[in-house]
Order: sequence, then C-alpha cells, then structure tokens
Amino acid sequence: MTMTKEVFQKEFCDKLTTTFGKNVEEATDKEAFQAISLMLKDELHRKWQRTQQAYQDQDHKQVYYFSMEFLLGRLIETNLLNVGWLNICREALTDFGFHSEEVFCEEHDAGLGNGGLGRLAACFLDSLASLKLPGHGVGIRYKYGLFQQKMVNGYQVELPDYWLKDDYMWETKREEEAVEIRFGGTVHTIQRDQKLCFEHRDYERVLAIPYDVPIVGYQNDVVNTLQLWSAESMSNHFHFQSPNGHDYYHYLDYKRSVEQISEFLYPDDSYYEGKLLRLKQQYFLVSAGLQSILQKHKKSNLSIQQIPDYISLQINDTHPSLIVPELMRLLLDEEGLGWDEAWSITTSTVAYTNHTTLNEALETWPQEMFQTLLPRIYMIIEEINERFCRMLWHDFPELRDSIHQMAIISYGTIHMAHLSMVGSYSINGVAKLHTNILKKRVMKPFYTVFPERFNNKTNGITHRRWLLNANPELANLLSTTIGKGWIKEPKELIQLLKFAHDSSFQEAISNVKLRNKQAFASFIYKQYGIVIDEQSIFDVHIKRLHGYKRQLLNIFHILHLYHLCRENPHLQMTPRTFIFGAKAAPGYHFAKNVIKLITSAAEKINNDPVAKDKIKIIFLENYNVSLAERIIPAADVSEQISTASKEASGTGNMKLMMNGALTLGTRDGANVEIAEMVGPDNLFTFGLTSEEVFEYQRNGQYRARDVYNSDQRLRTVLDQLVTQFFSNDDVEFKDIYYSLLMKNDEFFVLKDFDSYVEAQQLVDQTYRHQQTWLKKSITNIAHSGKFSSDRTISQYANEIWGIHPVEI
Ligand code: 26W
Repeated sequence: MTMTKEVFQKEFCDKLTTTFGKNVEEATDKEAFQAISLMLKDELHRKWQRTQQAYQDQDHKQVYYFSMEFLLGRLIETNLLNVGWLNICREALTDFGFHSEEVFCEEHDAGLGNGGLGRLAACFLDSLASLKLPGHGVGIRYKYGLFQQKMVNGYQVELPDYWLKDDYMWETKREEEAVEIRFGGTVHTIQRDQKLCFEHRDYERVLAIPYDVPIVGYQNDVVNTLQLWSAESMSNHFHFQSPNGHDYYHYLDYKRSVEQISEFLYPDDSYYEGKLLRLKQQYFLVSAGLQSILQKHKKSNLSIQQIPDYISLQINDTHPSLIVPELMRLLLDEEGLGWDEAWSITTSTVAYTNHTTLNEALETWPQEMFQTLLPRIYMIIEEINERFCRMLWHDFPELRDSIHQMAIISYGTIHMAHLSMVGSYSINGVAKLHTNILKKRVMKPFYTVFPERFNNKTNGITHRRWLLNANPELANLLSTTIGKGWIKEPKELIQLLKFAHDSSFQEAISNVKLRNKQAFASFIYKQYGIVIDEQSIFDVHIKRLHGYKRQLLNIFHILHLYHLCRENPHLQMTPRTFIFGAKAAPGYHFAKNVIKLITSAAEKINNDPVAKDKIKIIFLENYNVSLAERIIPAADVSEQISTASKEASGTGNMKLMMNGALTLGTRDGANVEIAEMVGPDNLFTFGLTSEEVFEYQRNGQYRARDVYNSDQRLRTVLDQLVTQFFSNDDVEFKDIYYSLLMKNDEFFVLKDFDSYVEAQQLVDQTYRHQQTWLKKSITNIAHSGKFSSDRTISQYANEIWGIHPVEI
C-alpha cells in the first residue's frame, strides 16, 4: 500500500493506542517518536528480509566493513526520507499539533565514534544501501558512546553517554546468532592423524551477541545490516559446586570483566594508548564478526576456497587488523587447511584503509601482553612475520637493511600497520595527497614490495544527510533550479555553474543562507542566551580538538583582531562570529588547555564594548553529529587549517562546501582536491606546503622563537598567555606558551600566522562584495558532487571489492 497522510495518521494513532494506551492529544513527543519508529520498523523489516533473501538467492559477493567506530547520529529522518515518508510524516505531525523537529530530537544521537573515521563509516553504509550494493557494517555495541561534553567555567568536563537508556528503537537482538570468543589460556601442540594440531586450553569464554541495525537505501527497497556485537558472560562457563560460595564470587568477577569488553568507546582520536581492554575489544569484534560471516558462507553450501569470490573484508584503519591472523586461525585450526592455501585465501579477502600518518596514532602492542591475551593469534602472527621477513631477505636484497623497520614483530613490539599491509590485497589512503605521502614516505618500503596493492580512494560524505536532510531550503532551491536529478546523481550539481553569475539566483542563495543563519542564531540564543549578529560572517571551526588541526592558530588570529579593535575603535572590519565545536580526548592536556583558551577569550571579548559589534566567539558545548547538522547550513567560512601533511583527508571540509561555505584552508588532505575542483579563486589558501613542512622537519631549520621575536603581533598575543590578561590565574596558558617557544612549535602555528592573517583579510574584503562572494559560494556547491560518498563507494565497489548492485 502506498503511504498517504491519511493512512499515516491512522497507523500513527493505532500505534499510540496499542503501545501506550494514549490518543494523539495525550501523547508526548517521546511517545510520538517511538510510535513513528515502530511504524517504520514494520516497513523496514519487510524490506530487510527481502533484501537478505535476494542476496542469498542471487549468489552475490558481499562486503563487510569492519570498524571500531560507527558515528551514526540520529536515524529517524534518514529512515523516513529513504522509505519516502518524510514529508507525509511532517505534515501529519503538524496536523496533530506536534513540532516534527522536536519529535525527531527525541532520538538519542548514536555517538559510537570519535570523529572522521567513525562518521565516514556511517556515510559509507548510507551510500552502500543507496547504491543497492550488498555491503554491511560490523562493529561493537558500546553501552556508552563518546562522552558528553559539559562546559564548567570554560573547562571541558566529561560525562558518560548512556545512549541506550530508552531502548534503541532501530536494533534487533539476535540471540540465536551468538558466537563464543576465547581469551587467554595456553596452546598445546599435538599430533593428530599425522598432522600437527594446535589445541587451545584453559581459556576464558565470552559470549558475543549481535544486535542488528537496518541500513536503509534511498527509495530503492534495499535494507542492509549494521551488526553491532555485545559481550555477555556465559553462566555455563562455571560449575557451581563449591559449598562456600567461592564459585559464585568467581562468577561475579568473571561476569563483570566480560561485560567490560563492550562497555565503552575509547575517547582517543589520533592518539594511541596500548590499553589491554582495547586489545580485547579489537579481538572481540574481529572474532565475532568473522565467525558469523564464515558460518553464513558455509550454510549457503559454498566451499572455503570460494571465500575470496564471495566475501571482501574491509578494515577501517588498523583497529580491526587482527582479522588477518583470526581468519588464518579459523582456516588452519577449524577448517584444517594448510598454511599456503589459508594465506592465499586471507590475502585475497582482506583490504586495508589507512586514515592517518601521525606517528603517535600508529597502533603497536607489547608482545608480552599480546601473547598472554591471545596466545594462538600470537603464534600465527609470529609465523606470518617470519615468512614475510624471509621473503624480503630472498626477493628484495636492496631492502635488507630495512627489514627490521618493516618487520611485524620487532624488539618486543607488534606493529599493526605492518600486519595490515602484509595481510591484505589492497591498501588505500583517503585523499590523493595522503596516498602519495604513504607511497613516497611513511610506507615507502612496503610500496616497493607491494606496489600493486596501493591505491587512493578520496573520501566522501552522504549528500542525502548533509544537504537534503540538513539543509532542506537549499535542497529545494537547487531542485527548482536544476531539477531533482542531483539527488540520485550528485555530479549533476555541476549544472549550477550556469547560475553562478545569475543575480536572482545569487539572491535566492543568499536568502537561504540568511534564514539558516537566523535559525542557528535563535538556537544559540535559546541555548546560551547569547545574541549573535545574523549579518556577521559565520566563521566555523568544527572538528576534534588536536594540535595538528590548529584551533590555536584560529584563536591567535582572533586575539590579534581584538587587539586591533582596542588600538583603533574605528577599525573597518566585517563583523564576525567565530564558532568552535570540539571535544578533546580526556587525557590530552594540551587540547584541554586550548579549549580553555578559546572560552577565556570568548568571555573577555564578548563582554568588551570595544569589540561588541565586531567580534563574537561561540564555543558550542558537546559538538556531535546532530549539532553539526545545525551549524553547517549556516556557515559562511569553513576553517580547514591543519598543518600541511597532517590531515589525511578531512570530511567536514566537504560538508561545508556542499552547503555553500568557502574554505579557508591549507594545502592539506582533500582541501587540495577541493581547490583543484573549484579553482584557486573560489577558496582561500594559505600556509606552508606539505613538502615545506617535511623539509623543515628534515633540516631542523625552523626556529619558532625567531618568528616570535620578529613579529610584534605574535609577541603581543603570546605574552598575553602568560600575563594576567584573561584572569587572575597566571599559570593557565603557560603550557601552550612553552609548547610554542621551548618545544619549537611542532605544528608550525607561528610560522603560518602571517599568511593566515593575510588570507583572513582577503576573506573580510571579499565578503563585502556580496555578489563576488555568492558566485564563489555557488561554484563550491556546484563542484561538491564529486565529494558525495556515492562516488567514493562506487570506486571501492569497482576497484577493490568487485561487488555489483542487486535488484530486489
Ligand atoms: C588508536 C587511536 C586512534 C583512534 C582513531 C588512532 C587513529 C584514529 C583515527 C584513524 C583518526 C581519524 O579519525 N582519522 C581521520 O579519518 C578521516 C576519515 O578518513 C579523515 O578524513 C581525517 O583526515 C582523519 O584524521
């Protein structure tokens, strides 16, 4: 039956009655949300079953995207849009006196990820389903997602994110598909039928239970699966026999330690810490996911040798890289294959994506800890390592001096990136520049050995969430101007170029932006009681807080502007609202200091009459996916100012350009490709190039102190950090000061300052010519189609996975 408003309203009322015993007048927003999700669930589950049946019947290769993070945000709007009910639902709710936005906000934002890597995984799932591709996610059902950030006196305080408190409406528990995971114990070598076998004894047993979340394609009947695994204890692991209660207390200890495994998401982004529990999580994910995939494979009467023809396993960074030895273990110990055959299957099935070249983010594990937790897996890695090093010695004499740098295990440390490269058939970076840096520098010797494995897949974002849903007014304007084709084929946005100079279209674009800015301003007023000027430039810096992302450079420029205002109260400048949103890893001292610096500057500047009509600083509390959906449509300027070479790609840059913001950026990550598309006149580029950064790192000739000494503006700003400029507490920003002057400014903040100030002046001047600005803005939207994750996923499907669309 096709859905109409009348049918929707009737079913909605029925659901309210049968679930809550209420009618529409009595129902709360939360109950309304739950009723809608239940209606959707009925619809989705039918399509879900049909999709899975079609995948089985039609004998398709499927891909599984293994990731420790899926940063989904809310799903209600996506699901409504994708089944074609969104407008009907909005109208129906309005008729009944609900505000649809408030009803949708009842869904808890699912924050099972830190930042870029986790959000990318969520965008990829959306594109897989929307392109009718048989691809699924495999992750962990953390009881607590990324912490909630609360600001107290300008400091970040972390609170637990208990997102499951009201039941997660989209998940289905599949107890019957549980599998067992084994930790610890000892491995014994035994002879069985002339064959050497490995027997794992005295291990701890953990039950892994999958919770399936439907991933709905855009109006195409496809529903794929995100399988999230939860750890539970096995009561039959114990024999309750002791009369003094010892067994029972042992059981309680065991239960607590098991449930810890899927308890919370580690809040570290691009900074690695070798925590035992994280290693447990990684093996738990990989072993549970793989066992369940292999079971399904065997059920469809396919042979083990056919695995590479029917399955691709993509690993999202090295976090799931234990998939290599775990697949080997299953093939050797459970299926009885020989090493060579098992290795050939494994290395034709696993593919690896790298998301960072930062040294401090590369995963390694201490051999001893690893061996105790995963004795059999360790043995397999040892064997992989030995064979790999032997191969290098024989086949690559020119690399003999590098073998110790390429080994998987060296000096008591296991290198997960090495394991990932040796064990997979594809190794990809996430933007052109990043892939070249991998090939030419970070992974150079591996590129010599496996040149055919390396490839680039520039990231993308789902335009359905980030344009169609987040910015409905702009989406409507685009559709009335160039037709609706862009929704299915985002590259069609290029037709907008014809209208870049059209003054009535410019005006329409400008009106949409203004209304989005007004909506955001009223949100800010409600939330923080701060009034912001809708006519000011909304200058947006939203991403995790990290040294290399250089929020510090931004705030230094603001402090400099403030100084100019104080010197000259009649300063000519376009009013600006600087908007920050960022969480810092709880243990990252420097990042937390930068947050405090931003909030202290906000406190001082926002309350100074001299700067009143010129500068406002907003630090948004608890930046997450849902908040991003509010800010991005209202942004004028997109801050993408990482130290060149450090940001693998960036994806916020793409979301912002797609919504008409102009990039102010370094030549880093995907900024390079954005610049290539829109041309140098349609964004603001500044700063050192990656090659210059590498050269300084090599020759050691950068002297931060010289820059400080020779630039009066920087001296003023930096000295304020250690005097009583912000408050009475003069120690607060000493660490930032020292990191720049004593530790020689690792991220070249001072070095790029002059060039950044100049670029910011150009932003100011350009904004004064609204027609010029709007032309640039339209040009950005027109070229943003390339950065849809539909393009990215098509490339993965064709060039890495070999999977094809399925007709349901
Ligand atoms: C083990 C600690 C840890 C945790 C997360 C190390 C590294 C990570 C991720 C790889 C960090 C991350 O999210 N990287 C980002 O990935 C995005 C998607 O490809 C890119 O757009 C960003 O540039 C990159 O920083």
